[in-house]
Amino acid sequence: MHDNYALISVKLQYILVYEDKRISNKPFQLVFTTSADTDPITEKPLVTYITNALDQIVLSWSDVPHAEKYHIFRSKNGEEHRFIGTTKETNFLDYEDVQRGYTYSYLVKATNINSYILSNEIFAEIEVELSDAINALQILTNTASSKQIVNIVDVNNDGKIGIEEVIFIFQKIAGSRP
Ligand SMILES: [Ca+2]
Repeated sequence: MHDNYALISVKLQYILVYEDKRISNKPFQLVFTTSADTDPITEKPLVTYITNALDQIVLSWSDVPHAEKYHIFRSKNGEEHRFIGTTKETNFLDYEDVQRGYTYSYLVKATNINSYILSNEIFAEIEVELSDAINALQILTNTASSKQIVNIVDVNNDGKIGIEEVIFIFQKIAGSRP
């Protein structure tokens, strides 16, 4: 199946280059993927995370024997897991739409051409702090400087900081909300 794939790919490239009349002075490149690891994957990736000062979530996991790629899936606040990226490394930096106060859950899928295995589920959160509540209050009362950015959860999904977010932060800090 693999060889067929390569053959089709070569033919396709030949036709494209030929039709483009560039074949006379430019030899096309052959791409082979014969080094694929076909041994079954039996070990789960063991995932851990840290957060950094830029409010990013840095995932890393154990190197799984025979894995060629890792696919990363994320769930935000209990929603369904969605695919967010692929890497050949054993780490992944999540910086897109990461907001304080939300709970994120990650799964890493180790794959090769014949098999795959899912990691443990890891939950990550960037905790809200009192300064977030103060920032939110300043935005709410129009006393915030234009440089103030509040990267916190939008509790009621209205695209702005309101009293709902302030209450949410206080509840989080007080520990009356998980
Ligand atoms: Ca809001």
